Amino acid sequence: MSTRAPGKVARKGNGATLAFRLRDRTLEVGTRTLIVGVLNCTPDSFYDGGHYFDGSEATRGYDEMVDEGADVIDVGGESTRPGAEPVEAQEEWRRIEPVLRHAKRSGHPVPLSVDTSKYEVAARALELGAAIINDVTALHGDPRLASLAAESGCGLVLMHMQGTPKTMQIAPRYRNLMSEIREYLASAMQTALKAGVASEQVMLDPGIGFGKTVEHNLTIIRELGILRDLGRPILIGCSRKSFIGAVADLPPEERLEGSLAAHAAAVLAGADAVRVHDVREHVRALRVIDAIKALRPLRDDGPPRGGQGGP
Ligand code: HH2
Repeated sequence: MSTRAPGKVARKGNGATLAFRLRDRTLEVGTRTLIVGVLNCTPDSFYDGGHYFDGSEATRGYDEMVDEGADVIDVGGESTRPGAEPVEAQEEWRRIEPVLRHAKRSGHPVPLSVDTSKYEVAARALELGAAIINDVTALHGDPRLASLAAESGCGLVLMHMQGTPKTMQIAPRYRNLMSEIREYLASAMQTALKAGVASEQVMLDPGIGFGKTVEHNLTIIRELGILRDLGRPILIGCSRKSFIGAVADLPPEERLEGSLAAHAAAVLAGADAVRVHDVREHVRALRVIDAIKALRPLRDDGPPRGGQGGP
């Protein structure tokens, strides 16, 4: 991850790099896939529910993800799994506060993202140094998040969802899946820009598993490139989600390989960042995918490039 002047776009390897601005720093996105570690301080998240519910377990999880090479750590205090019950802002804050305080004390340069749709939670997280608001409702839950992002200059992730976590998996239906997601994200981005958010602060996410069937999720991974003309970095979160279970007939604890495969496919299709429970494994796998993506076309008559390529 490198830092550069805000807003500039350069070219390297096969694609454009985009600036993603988060408060006082700017990440260059596009040359290396960003790994966003998931840290759910909840009792009921579909995979890590209960792992980091206790404050000391959560801070240990944070340190581990930093050591494993996370580029960003996304902390959440409310599960958004299908059918999940909403949580009050006060309780959500109580769950995530220890990690935010610990991160501030530790002084690690890894930016923290807060996975919330509530103004109060996001505002308190920003006060403690969080650099990104990850809003799975794309400003439909609490539109005040837009002015908060504008005033603070933090990064803002806008995610597509059809319905709400309580209802979204009942009967997801689209006339044209990719153009509906594209329009939804474009319109959410317009709302943010109108509130004063700079486009460099925005990252977009098609919302795997949020009001989608198995086939919808697989199609999104394959067709992700369609979202690239929105001009902003694309984040995707396939980690251990149920479509992998449906394809491979495996429970969440056994979906690591499926997650790596889905994220590799997504990155080759155009994703810039992946949201993952397993940081170490994704860092290792995606460095290989990044190297493949960065290749320039081989010329038969050119001198050999790169290191030893034997087995
Ligand atoms: N997925 C989950 C939560 N937040 N945010 C973004 N931007 N993209 C995603 O795909 C996404 C997200 C759901 O996964 P998880 O946090 O592991 O589970 P739970 O909602 O049960 O806590």
